[in-house]
Amino acid sequence: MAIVTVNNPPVNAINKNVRCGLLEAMDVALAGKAKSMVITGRGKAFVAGADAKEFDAPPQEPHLNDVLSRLASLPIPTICAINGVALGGGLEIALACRYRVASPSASLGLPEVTLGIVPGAGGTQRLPRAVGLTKAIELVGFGKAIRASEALAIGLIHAVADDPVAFAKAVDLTVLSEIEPLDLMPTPTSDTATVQHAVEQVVRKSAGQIAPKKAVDLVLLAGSCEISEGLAKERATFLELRGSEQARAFRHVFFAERAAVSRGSNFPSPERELRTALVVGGGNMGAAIAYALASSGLSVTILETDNGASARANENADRILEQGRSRGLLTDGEAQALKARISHRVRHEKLEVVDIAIEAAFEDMAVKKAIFASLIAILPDTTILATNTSYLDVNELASEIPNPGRFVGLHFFSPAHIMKLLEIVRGDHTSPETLGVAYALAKALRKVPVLSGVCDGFIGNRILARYRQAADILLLEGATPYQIDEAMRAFGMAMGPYEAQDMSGLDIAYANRKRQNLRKRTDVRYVPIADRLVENHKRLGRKSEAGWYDYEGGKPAQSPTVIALLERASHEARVERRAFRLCDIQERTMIAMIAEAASILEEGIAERSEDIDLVLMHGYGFPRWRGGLLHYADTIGSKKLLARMEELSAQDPISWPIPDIIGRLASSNSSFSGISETIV
Ligand code: 3H9
Repeated sequence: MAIVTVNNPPVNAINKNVRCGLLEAMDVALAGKAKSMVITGRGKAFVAGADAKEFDAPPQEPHLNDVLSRLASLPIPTICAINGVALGGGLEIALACRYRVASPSASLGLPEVTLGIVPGAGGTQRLPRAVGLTKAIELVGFGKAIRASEALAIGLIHAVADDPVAFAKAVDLTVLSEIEPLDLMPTPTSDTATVQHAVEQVVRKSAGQIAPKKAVDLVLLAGSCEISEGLAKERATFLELRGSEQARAFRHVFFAERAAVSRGSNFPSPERELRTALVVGGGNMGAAIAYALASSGLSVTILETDNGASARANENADRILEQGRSRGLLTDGEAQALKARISHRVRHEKLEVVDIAIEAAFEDMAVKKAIFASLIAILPDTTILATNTSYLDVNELASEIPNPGRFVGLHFFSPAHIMKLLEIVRGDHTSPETLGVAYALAKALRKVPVLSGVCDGFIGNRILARYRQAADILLLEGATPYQIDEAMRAFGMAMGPYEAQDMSGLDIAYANRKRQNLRKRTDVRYVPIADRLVENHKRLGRKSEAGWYDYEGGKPAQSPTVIALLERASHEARVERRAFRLCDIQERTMIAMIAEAASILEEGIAERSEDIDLVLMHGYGFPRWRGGLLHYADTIGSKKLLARMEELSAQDPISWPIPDIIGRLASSNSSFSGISETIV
């Protein structure tokens, strides 16, 4: 028996060396007259797939599809001993083997569509032969991995074993030789309606993306043609998508996400793990933060002002727990254990010492300062103090705190237990050690951490404010909120700006505009429509059953009241309303956001353009397949961006100031992602 071990740390990604190694291993096994061959991986992973770093260069021989065609037709039985993740090309290796055994903790999948490509080494043709068309469509179309137990249940693997290599060594050779290779098997027949339903689900949930539909079409081929024909078509589609704009965008995000986590190593790692946390304020945000902390194993206390508020905080936390249970994300036992890690206190009750205190109270400077004043009186001066403010000046909040090095902004996004983004706001005095703790916390919470400097709204909400402002100006000039929402959804945003405001409540943004005194400022064009909705019409969004939309039985409908308001505002501003195409709306709002993002980069509030990409994607529903805001800007090109900004600025200089950085990028024909320190 030949035992082949893939050894390419950290995740055994398949690069040219691995492909050559596999070919050589087959030669050695045959030359040594091995009667069977086992393939496994060294370390925690089996094989995480093709090395995505190679995708930016032309494909190099030997190609994985050829290597695996050879493996699939090897004259001796082959066993894949899947010791950990088997993803993409990793699962394709397994599918080219005759027998598959996996460890209980292994996860298996074909996540290629999440990189904007299709499987390129037999996945779309061999998987349906193992599990049938419907399951294959789901697995390939959504790119989700499954656990070993499920893989066993659907027939993707033959066995689960704690030690897959030991198990493989003991498999009876006569049993093995009775198992037919997938290449010689027909795809099992499937119920047409079920298959059709699976296809429709994939298409519906991947709007805007190219790869999922193509991947599904390839799977369908496995039901209707010879494997050789299917493999050839798969290879051609893989090569076509490999260099596509969407694949580049997905890869950019994949590596940006990992780089964001790795950046934590720029700061000292905490001397000990965080175990206890205090969350001040148990509203929706505070309760969700507490739930997220408890989910990652911390003991959490929610502090509230009085018994009534504390009871509501308890209800908020229970509601989130119940949602987790009803969606099958938590078992009853897990929900109970999680609940036991959350306790409640009211002000003036004795508090235990905690490792970190996170304030999640009302967005008001005086309220927050009072909270920190009371916390410093009762907690040791080494406890990390964090504010979840979305806009307020972190330096001012820290100004009366002794030892302000321990003060940091931790800006969670709502719902805090679900949204992946965590803006870590570094104040003037925040110490590297505190940042190390913030990154460690982000890791424990499985969040994507992005470091931000201090400014109004930090990275995300500052860009959001500019987005809304650009959209409001469009309203004044003739667009409707309904057209703008439609345009932004068509662009790929999870929601349009007005439906999103209705969802979160118009009063929050109203209070924020008041704080910024927008009405009196001369440096921004003031559009009164949103303020009037709140002040004159008490339209606060879904919660008052009227906002930018009317709501009948919860269903949104265009509002004649809002249209009348728009027309009046345009009339007062002496603006003749005109029609906008969806693409004009998309262009304007994107250019406004890009301009704001460029200023944020120029001011050093964000350190890298990909940080801004992550913020927009994970906090605001920017489409992943576009690679984030500034990656998208790079696809437009700096020269074109500058030219368009100049046109807009000529018509309305107040609304369209052009950041210097855009001019510098255009004159050196550079991109945001290739930006160098000297350009910034
Ligand atoms: C494919 O297979 C195409 C084929 O069908 C056809 C070919 C012809 N490539 O995520 P982590 C790096 S497409 C290169 O932090 P975890 C990653 O950048 C591929 N590098 O760890 C990081 O590096 P660094 C389909 C990769 O434990 C380090 O490994 N496969 C790749 O949280 C650790 O990664 C996928 O899409 C890769 N494929 O999660 C799987 N994978 O330390 C993608 C990882 O320098 N990978 N790296 O920052 C994953 O889902 C997760 O990385 C995995 C581990 C679950 C494996």
